[in-house]
This record gives sequence, structure tokens and C-alpha cells, in this order.
Amino acid sequence: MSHPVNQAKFISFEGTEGVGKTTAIDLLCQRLDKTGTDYVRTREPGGSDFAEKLRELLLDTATNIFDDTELLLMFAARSDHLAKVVLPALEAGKWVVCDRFIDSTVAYQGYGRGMGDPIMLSKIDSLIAHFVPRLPDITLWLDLPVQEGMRRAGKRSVADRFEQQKTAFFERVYQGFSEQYQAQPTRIHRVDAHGTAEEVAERIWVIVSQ
Ligand code: T5A
Repeated sequence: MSHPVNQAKFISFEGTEGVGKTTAIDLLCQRLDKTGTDYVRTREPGGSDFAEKLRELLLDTATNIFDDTELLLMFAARSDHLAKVVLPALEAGKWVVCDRFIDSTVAYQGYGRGMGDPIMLSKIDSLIAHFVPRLPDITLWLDLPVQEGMRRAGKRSVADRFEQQKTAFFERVYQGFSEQYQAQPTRIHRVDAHGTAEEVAERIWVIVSQ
């Protein structure tokens, strides 16, 4: 068995629908288990009891809200999740592996809903500045063409409120991830999500174990 990886890291996974985040996180956690690394696996929206209740509302196809309301609910969920789960875990020296974080808000609310409108992007920047005291150390952007991710995700049964959007929405979301990667190449790592789950996991491990 390998030695534990000592320094606590905050790792987020990002990408459009069905790119394989859940699968990649499963495989990363198996590696962390083998190395004896103490970690918390979590997700957004959600991750704490209150935030999971907000997640249900946010993904419910019956929910009918304005874009600003959706944005604020994402940050309400994030604020609770950070305070109750993410920050305490990092302070205790545990790794945090989070399925989606702030970059999803920029991509989905900023580019998907807001179509890249500078006013919407500036609202999001402001919320991040005020309510997110700790950014991820490493963000893994699983890069796969939108249609390929949808094909993978399409194997599942019922679509949630976001999955019901049209392809053009997800193309804008993709553009959002791509532009953030170009703007923040130190924190955000692009991972080619083509290939088998094991091949993707290996690419991720090379980045995480550095
Ligand atoms: N959201 C979230 C916002 O709008 N703003 C925000 O701020 C935040 C935080 C929920 C929604 O919330 C939105 C974005 C989302 O629409 P979610 O639960 O993460 O977010 O939903 P999804 O992105 O839809 O997650 P999915 O579960 O659909 O996709 P994953 O986790 O990326 O993909 P995964 O691993 O489940 O894989 C999908 C299928 O592909 C297969 C798997 O077995 C599975 O069947 N697969 C592969 N097949 C071939 N090759 C590979 N390498 C494969 N890897 C996985």
C-alpha cells in the first residue's frame, strides 16, 4: 500500500452533463482509500442537510423561478455547505472531493442562463468574493463534447430541471467552462474525458498526486 498523501487538498470536479464526474470521483476515492488519505466526498448543490433540501428544489422540474433567484439559491446552498462541511473538513486536515463548485455557477447561471452577460457574471464574481472564503486547490474540468456527455447521460431515466435544457444552453455552459479554464489555468486543469473510465482516472491521478 502507498503512503498517505499528507497535505489536505480541496478538489472540485466540473463539466457539462454526463461527462463522467461521478464515475471519476468514485475512482479517485478508491485511490485515496488505498493511500490511506482521509477525505470527505461531497457535492453541489447539496452536501449538507439544508443544502440537500435546496438541491431538491433546484432540480425539481416543477420549480419555476427567475434566474437571479436560482443564482441566490445556489449560493445559499453553497454558504451552508461551506460552513458545515467543506471548511470544517479542511481545518481537520481532511481532503475534500467535491462534485461541482463555483465554476458550475459561472458556467450554468452565468453562461447557460445569463448568456455570458457581463452584469450576470459580475453578480457571480461578487457573490464568490463575499461568500466563498476558500477556493479549490485543484479544479478538474472534465472536457468532453456536449453531445458525447448527453449520450452518456442519456442512458439514465428521468431528466432533472437542468437536464431538460436544449443543446444550445449546454453549448454556452461548455463555453463558460472553457473560458474559465483559459482565465485560471493554475487552478483549473483540463482533463480529456474521452476514453475509458480507467484512462480518465489515470489522467486525474497524475494531476492530483503531484
Ligand atoms: N448546477 C450545479 C448549476 O446550475 N449551478 C451550480 O452552481 C451547481 C453546483 C446537478 C445540476 O446542477 C447544476 C448543474 C447540474 O445540471 P449534478 O448532479 O452534478 O448537478 O448533475 P450532472 O452533471 O447531470 O451529473 P451527472 O451525474 O449527469 O453526470 P456525471 O457525474 O458527470 O457522469 P457519470 O459519472 O454519472 O456518467 C454518466 C454515464 O456515463 C458513463 C457512466 O457509467 C454513466 O452511465 N461513463 C462513461 N462511459 C464511457 N466512458 C467513460 N469514460 C465514462 N465515464 C462515465
